[in-house]
Amino acid sequence: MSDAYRSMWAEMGLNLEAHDVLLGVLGNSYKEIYLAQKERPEGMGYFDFVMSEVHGLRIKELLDEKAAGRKIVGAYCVFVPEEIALAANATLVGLCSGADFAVEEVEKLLPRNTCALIKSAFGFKLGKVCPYLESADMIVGENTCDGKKKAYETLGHLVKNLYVMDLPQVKSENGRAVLQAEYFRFKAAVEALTGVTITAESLKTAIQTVNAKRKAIHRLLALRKADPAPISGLDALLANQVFFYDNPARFTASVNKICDELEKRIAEKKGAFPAKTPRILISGCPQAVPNWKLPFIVESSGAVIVGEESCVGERGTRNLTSESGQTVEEMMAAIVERYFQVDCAIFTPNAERLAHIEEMAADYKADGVIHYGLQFCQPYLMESIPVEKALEEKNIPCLRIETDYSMEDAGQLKTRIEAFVEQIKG
Ligand code: BJ8
Repeated sequence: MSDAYRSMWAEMGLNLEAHDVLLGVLGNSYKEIYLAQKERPEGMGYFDFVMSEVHGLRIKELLDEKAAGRKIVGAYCVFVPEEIALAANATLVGLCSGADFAVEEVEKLLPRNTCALIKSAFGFKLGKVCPYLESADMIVGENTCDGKKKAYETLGHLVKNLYVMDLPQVKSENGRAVLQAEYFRFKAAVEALTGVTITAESLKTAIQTVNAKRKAIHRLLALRKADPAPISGLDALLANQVFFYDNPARFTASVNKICDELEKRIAEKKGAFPAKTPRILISGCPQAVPNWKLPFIVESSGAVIVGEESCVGERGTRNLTSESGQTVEEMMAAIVERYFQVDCAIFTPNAERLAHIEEMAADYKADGVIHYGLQFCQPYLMESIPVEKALEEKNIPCLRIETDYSMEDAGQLKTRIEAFVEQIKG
């Protein structure tokens, strides 16, 4: 990375030594996990570039946007509507939380038995290694699982600009009213931050921009139904991860370009893996960048991942926001409608999620499902048991994994996954 970037990071208050360590680890694992793959689509070169500049060029772009008067909003959850941020002249970036950092410091503030995702969010702040977090003018937390909502009470002492959004836990009329009220409150907060009032025109453009990103991802996901799978699960996951922080228009164009290439691959029966490779659907907790542990193990154990039932995946991008509204109120109602369908395990009951897992397993012709639960994540671990039972009743093999971000259990996971792959081959 150039010296210009080093001074940029220093000015943002990053701990340069710790940041070098993080970039070193990230660069090495990207090389070993991503660049070592065979038969990658050429279009993935774009994502290789994005990853090589993840703390460089993209941060410079965000700082340039700030200098030109835009605000940056950082979010930890797919319930934070990007449409509202964009319409008020703000840029929304996902705050990744996909790697352990400064664990000892984190465990002075949070119980050891907190999920890795929450600990990671704290580690990036305490270790002063995340330029996205440091560039954000507003950081949005949300009352989802107990771990997150209690952790935000503490995070509020570490960051000065935390905004906490309340969320419903039941898909009832009352629940919808809570979400609607919270989205109007968020709209007012973002407008106050940017000094820009959302208009019907700006909201319509924002809805179209975010829908275009989702449509590009839908196109990519649909192409994964082919056998041989034209793209690895690792590469598709990376596209889903970059969805959260790249420039929206550039991201859409790049994913569509990859899709053009994948269509040609499918016509030529060319795949990232040979035809008839066992096909796996991953379901469960989000895999935030740079959490590539599970797909790496699966795809180096003789299987290919063909779908992610996850917030970094289809749960996060599934529905479009209706573009038919003419007034701000109509469009806000469409946004509420769209997000109210997200079937996160914090909802009770949450039957839609099981239906979606079964539907995805059929659509992607998955031979088996791996349920990915982060240790200490009660919502997803609790749901994994009925999910496994329901899938087995339909003769869909299911393997429940409970893990964290460390590599300590990698050998044990590999053994279990290889055995599962053998089982589904049979
Ligand atoms: S909409 S999945 S992004 S809350 S893994 S922190 S649930 S203990 S991340 Fe999520 Fe929004 Fe739901 Fe999606 Fe808690 Fe579980 Fe940790 Fe989790």
